Amino acid sequence: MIFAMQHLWEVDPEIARVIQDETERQRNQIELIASENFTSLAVMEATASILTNKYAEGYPGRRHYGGCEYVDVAEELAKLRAQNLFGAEYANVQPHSGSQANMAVYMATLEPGDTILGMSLAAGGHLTHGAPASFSGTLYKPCYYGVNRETEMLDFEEIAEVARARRPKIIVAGASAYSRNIDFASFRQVADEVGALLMVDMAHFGGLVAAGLHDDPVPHADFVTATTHKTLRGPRGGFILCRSIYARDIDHSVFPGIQGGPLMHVIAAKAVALKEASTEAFRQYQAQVVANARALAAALVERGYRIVSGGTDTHLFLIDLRPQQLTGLEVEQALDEVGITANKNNVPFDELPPTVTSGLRLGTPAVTSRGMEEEDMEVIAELIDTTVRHISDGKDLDAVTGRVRIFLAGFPLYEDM
Ligand code: DSN
Repeated sequence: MIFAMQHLWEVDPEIARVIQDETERQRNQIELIASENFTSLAVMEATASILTNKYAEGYPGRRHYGGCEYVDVAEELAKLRAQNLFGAEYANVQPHSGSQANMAVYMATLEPGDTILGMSLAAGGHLTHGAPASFSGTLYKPCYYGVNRETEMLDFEEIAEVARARRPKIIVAGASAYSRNIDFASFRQVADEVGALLMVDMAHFGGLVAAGLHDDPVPHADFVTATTHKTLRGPRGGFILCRSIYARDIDHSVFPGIQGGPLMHVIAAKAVALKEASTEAFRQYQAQVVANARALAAALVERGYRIVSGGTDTHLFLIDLRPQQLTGLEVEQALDEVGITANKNNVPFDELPPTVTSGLRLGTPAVTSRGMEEEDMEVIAELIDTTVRHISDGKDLDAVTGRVRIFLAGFPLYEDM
């Protein structure tokens, strides 16, 4: 038995209770939030380790503190594993998050007021790709591309048109709510035409790239940023890959530019996750993630739902709830009640605000980590559909909650805990 938390129960039972309750919540809910996953116990052991005590400002071999000989080994391993896994010339594994990774690239390459071109939040982009509410939209001059109204997919004619008109210093490719493979060679072409740098944010689909199941950004991009906790199934954090000519600038930008002491326990856990991600078992897991996303989307289509862009190539997709005359907020809340966790999400050209939305984003990384396969996606689609229909007919959702619990009993989570 590990993680018994005997000291925590003694010192702070309120927080021990929070952790126990959250453990039970994760066990008892069907987790369909596309950006979440269940790490291995090995990753958790590293994250919960004594390395949390160590200050190590600087980089391996050139720290501002003594006693860094062991944490240096952890950081070197994490860097090397990231470089090898993605075939990159250089990796910085210190960013505390994907947002910090993106900020570090901007700080290394842009001056305040420079123009950045990214996917609009409304079309599926991320806050840090120039959204007005984020530092990226206030420090820099943002401009955006979206998706084609007909296909709901990226449209390189539109992207090139905006790029020609706005001459961005950097183009950002990548998204948080886009279900299709992204063609990085075409992005490179646009960037070259207008003399822009290209940054790919693969926070969401990094695990698919590692497994060779998504177009590889590394040969095309000047910078690739990522998170370790989504499809990569590691600890919460970020990293940056770049060409070696940018290594010094990126290092300086992360520390001392935007961060202080690195989280050495998290960096050690990133190393563990990157080791796990280089195995055949991980490649098979990613293939199942994609197969499950396709199966879940198809099973929902059979039940009358409209999937944005007609399907998915990745770990996620969006349901357009307008035909059901329901909002993302209503469906998210009803699903929560029965033990299915997902998030409301704007669909392209949505008229509702992000707090309400016309869509729902569903992802399969977490349910696949629990061992679910295509036939289980049929069950989940049926549970979602019954819940949605009961919103409209006002029927009690208790029976669905019971079925969710029975279904999940077949997929135990963290049994050794
Ligand atoms: N908040 C993350 C997501 O859910 O996609 C992106 O950073």
